[in-house]
Amino acid sequence: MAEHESLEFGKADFVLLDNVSLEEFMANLKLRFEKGRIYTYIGEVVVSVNPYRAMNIYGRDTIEQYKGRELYERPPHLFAIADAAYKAMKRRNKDTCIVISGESGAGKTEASKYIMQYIAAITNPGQRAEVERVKNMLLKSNCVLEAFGNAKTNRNDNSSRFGKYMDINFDFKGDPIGGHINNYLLEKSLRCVTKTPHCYSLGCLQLVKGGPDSLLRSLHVSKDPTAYNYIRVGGQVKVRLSSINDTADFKAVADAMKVIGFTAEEIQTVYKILASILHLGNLRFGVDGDTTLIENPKVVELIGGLLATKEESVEKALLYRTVATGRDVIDKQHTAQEAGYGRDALAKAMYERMFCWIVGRINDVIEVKNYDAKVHGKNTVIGVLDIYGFEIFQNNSFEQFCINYCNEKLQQLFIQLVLTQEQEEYQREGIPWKHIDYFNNQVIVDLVELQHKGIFSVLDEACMNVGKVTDEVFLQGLNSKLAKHAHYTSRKLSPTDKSLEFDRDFRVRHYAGDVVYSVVGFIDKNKDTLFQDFKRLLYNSSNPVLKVMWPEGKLSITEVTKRPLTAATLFKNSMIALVENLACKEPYYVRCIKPNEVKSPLLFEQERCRHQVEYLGLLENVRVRRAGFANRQEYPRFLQRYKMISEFTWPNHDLRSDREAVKMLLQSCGLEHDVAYGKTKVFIRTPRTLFSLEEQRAEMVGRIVLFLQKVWRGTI
Ligand code: AD9
Ligand code: MG
Repeated sequence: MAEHESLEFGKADFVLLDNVSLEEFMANLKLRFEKGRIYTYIGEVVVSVNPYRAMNIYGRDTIEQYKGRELYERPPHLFAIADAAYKAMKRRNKDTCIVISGESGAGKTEASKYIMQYIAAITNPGQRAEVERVKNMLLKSNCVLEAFGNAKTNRNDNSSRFGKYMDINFDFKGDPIGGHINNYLLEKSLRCVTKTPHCYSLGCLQLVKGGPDSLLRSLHVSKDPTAYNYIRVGGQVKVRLSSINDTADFKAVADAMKVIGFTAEEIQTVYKILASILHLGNLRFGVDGDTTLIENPKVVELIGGLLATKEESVEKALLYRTVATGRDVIDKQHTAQEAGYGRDALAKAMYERMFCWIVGRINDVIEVKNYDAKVHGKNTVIGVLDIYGFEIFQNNSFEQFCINYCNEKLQQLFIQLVLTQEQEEYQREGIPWKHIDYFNNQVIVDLVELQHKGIFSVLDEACMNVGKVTDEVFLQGLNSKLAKHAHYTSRKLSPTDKSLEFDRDFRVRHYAGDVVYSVVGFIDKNKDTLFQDFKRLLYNSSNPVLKVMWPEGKLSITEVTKRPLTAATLFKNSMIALVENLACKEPYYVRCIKPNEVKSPLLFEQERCRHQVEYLGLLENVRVRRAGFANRQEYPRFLQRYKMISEFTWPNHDLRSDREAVKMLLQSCGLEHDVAYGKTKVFIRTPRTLFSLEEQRAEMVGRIVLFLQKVWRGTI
């Protein structure tokens, strides 16, 4: 307990600051970071600063120190939050969730892995084989998902390009019995068909650089990454960090897939798909008179072989499109440009389908089986959310827009749960309270998702236009509907604004900062169409693993009439469902901060950090917490823990109610000035009071143990 407050390490909980000002907050955050104390609390929220170096604080001994302890007993740590979420679930039979937020590179994915490792380490004391199996699968799934769903960006070398929400199910004993992964919008367009230099596909590159020779030979893939357009950017392959060993990584992923239960055929198919994508990227189209043709037909032959389809079928699907005109069905030839577009769309879609299929296969394996709630009691859940962080690139498109909207939704949830609910609880419990103001980002969430008026609706409307469907039409729609919105502007609306460089730019004032988006590509990405010919091609593959990824390929041209939901609508719906799901669980928060842009363990860039502290609303969080109460406990629980401190309550009290008993207890130890009595809970204002109670308890427990030992030995 020595470290709760010290000159050397600062305050372990921001609630303990002498003055809640931005300066003091920042000074404490910086001091702790520099002293290697990367975690600090705000009540039950963990603020984490990415250390950018290996820390010796995640080992078995540290796990033991946190196991089963109360949050305030040990220095702040992710393990304490994981333990709190686990205990709450076990003790109160409640579903809980851990929401990890922060911008790209702030340390969310690492945090989610440590949390899972902790949960795996503290459960299954009985070493039941089935539970061990489940735990192993859950841990191994991370490795596979990262290999296919992460990529290097200029903000993070291992950036999650998909959102992940993982439920871990527990049985009545508190042991993991299964899980489920929800994945959200994989940023596929930047992943494998990148023209922008900030991103490349880990999955494809790992194969080229780490795959064994015999495998590469069978896939006709060269070991030279510069041979492939999709992983070559501007003539060069982006060099990976030297610490990453491709061969070892490749093997680790292959092993993890085996452990999870992917069959040899399935794993081979994954490699074949990756290889086909690489080959597709090298296809060139040309024209001869009126005919569009493929300039390097040898590549088509390779692709046909890998996808177990006829070479002619691949060629036809790439060069022609089947269209139904009235009752006739005709083959319409693509221009070379259209064919190029179709090729890239096919590569992206194959990657995305494969990724979703992988998630589906993992889910098949980890889903809870043979659990009868009638026999075993309710199975409860801890959800862990690790999603792509708020990001701003040089060029921001539809994907960044979705990612940043997702972060708005999560901030809204934080406001709802931490800032609003906290204040509501005081009201409910009848505790006097002065309201604290904070910026409510609901207005930005509405700007994006509101029916008819929001940016997504305008986008969908533009996509539905018959005839002229262009990104410009979309921008015109935005400008006419949102001209007066305080968080929206565009080049047309603010022609003198220097940040809006191009006519196709619009800007959203997000809670975390201004982002300029280019409308170029919004329409295409939102429609997300893939020619039906490709779907049929892959459905007709004689490789059964590939075939199941393309079920809608069985529809004939005349059957395909229904307009599919747009990418924006699907994403919006998935976000709304996610937030609803999280809102009905007891939430725990990890707020990650990125200390600098250069991945340095030494640099604490004041301005950057201050900006994050501001937009994450951390200061308001401290204020609400401080004006309020650091801790609250229901009366019976409070007594159960501290009743030995006072003669009025030990071993049992004879007062009218537990509330009265708690009052007597706190009076008798002189802590009354720092608490308030609600209807069902006692509220403790400062952590100091809690520490004092804990110390007194520890002393009494020590004495009682000594006393019992003496009784036992017969010396009393
Ligand atoms: V993104 O939104 O997916 O682009 P994250 O997930 O927030 O982002 P990530 O967890 O991937 O960031 O962390 C980025 C890098 O910081 C990691 O690859 C590590 O090199 C480094 N990092 C993060 N957390 C820790 C830590 N607790 N200890 C050591 C860390 N290094
Ligand atoms: Mg991540």
